[in-house]
This record gives sequence, structure tokens and C-alpha cells, in this order.
Amino acid sequence: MGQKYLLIRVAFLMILQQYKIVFGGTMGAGKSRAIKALSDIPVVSTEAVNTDLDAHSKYLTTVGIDYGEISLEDGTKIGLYGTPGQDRFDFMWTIVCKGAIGTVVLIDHSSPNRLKDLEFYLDAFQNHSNNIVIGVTHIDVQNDQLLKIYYDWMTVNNRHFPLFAVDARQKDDVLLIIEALIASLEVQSVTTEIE
Ligand SMILES: Nc1nc2c(ncn2[C@@H]2O[C@H](COP(=O)(O)OP(=O)(O)O)[C@@H](O)[C@H]2O)c(=O)[nH]1
Ligand SMILES: [Mg+2]
Repeated sequence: MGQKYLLIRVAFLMILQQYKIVFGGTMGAGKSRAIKALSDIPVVSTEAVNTDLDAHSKYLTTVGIDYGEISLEDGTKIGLYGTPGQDRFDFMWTIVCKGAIGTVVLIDHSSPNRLKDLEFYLDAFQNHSNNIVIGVTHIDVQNDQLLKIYYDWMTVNNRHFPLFAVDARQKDDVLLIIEALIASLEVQSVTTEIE
């Protein structure tokens, strides 16, 4: 089957979903793990070798997107999308981000490029959404300087996003980020109503 057809199918699926949250960040930052930690359904993952997938899942797997779902207490379902790395299919980011309620940018604290990564992913996703929360992972592996370097960088570069230290393997950590995203959405909608 042609790749063009495949991409159109995937784009359709993503645009149809009512609520979605997008996870971005370098390879190894913890996107797939975070989605697995949160999801109420078996995650469709690029790494997974699935034999019993329906057609929908096959398409998502081929373009390198992780997909999971979380149900909120009020029954609202949110689709969780992990974006593929920057080298492959970056044009997919535009499609995945369409209509998303927010983006989680995960930064691997143990990477020597952590501040460059932060800049790259903030630049990439700010074009699509202003509702961004940053999660700094792998703090347990490399606990130098902690979060100060990110706050300093944001101050110098005039970016002001909520930032948390998270372990992508811990559901409670990742939930905190999702709650922060939703809370800032609520603040934004109240502000809009007042204006
Ligand atoms: N030690 C440690 N490992 C983590 C943390 N977050 C994620 N990982 C691990 O890092 C690896 C890469 O994560 P993965 O979700 O595959 O990254 P992805 O490429 O962004 O999807 C996995 O083995 C995770 O279990 C963390 O905070 N600390
Ligand atoms: Mg992954």
C-alpha cells in the first residue's frame, strides 16, 4: 500500500480524535514509557511487535507514533500521542498537533545536549500550541545541577513554561504533568472568558 494513502489515513484518525495530548522530545527521553505508564489501553508502539493489531494500529505503528488513551474521572477520553524523532517524519508533528489540548516536552537530563534539546523542541512545538509543560527525565541517572539550568535558560530566553522533574516510568509523575497541562488550559479558558 502506498505511503501517501497510509499518511492520509493516519492524519484522519488524529484529526478526528476529540482530545489529545502530544509527547515530544529526543529519542530515549521517555515518551513511549510515559504513554505506557498512563494509558488505560494497550499502547500501540513503534517498538512493539504486534500480531493482533487492527488496521488503525498498523498505520500508527508504521509512521512511528505511540498511541495510548487515558480516561479522566469525568469519563473524558484523551488520546496520548508520542511523536517520532526529529529525523523521521517531522512533518507529522503538524498533523499530530492539530487540535491538541497541549504538548508535553520531555528532556533527558542525562544528555549532554539537554539545553539544545529544550530549545529545539520548544521551538518546534510552540508553533502548534502554547500549552506546553516540560518534563525533565533521567534525573536519577545524572543528578547534577538539577532544574536550575532549565529555569535559568528559560529566564534568559524569555520562555515561561511549567517544568517538573519526572521519571517517565512512574505513573504518578507523568500524571502530574497531564494535570498541569489541563490546569493551565482551564486558566486560559477562564482568562478568555474574562477578556
Ligand atoms: N533511569 C531512568 N530511566 C528512564 C526515565 N524515564 C524513562 N526511562 C527509560 O529510558 C528508556 C527510554 O525511554 P523511551 O520511553 O523508550 O524513550 P522514547 O524514545 O522517548 O520513547 C526506557 O528504558 C525507559 O524506561 C527516568 O526518569 N529514569
Ligand atoms: Mg519511543
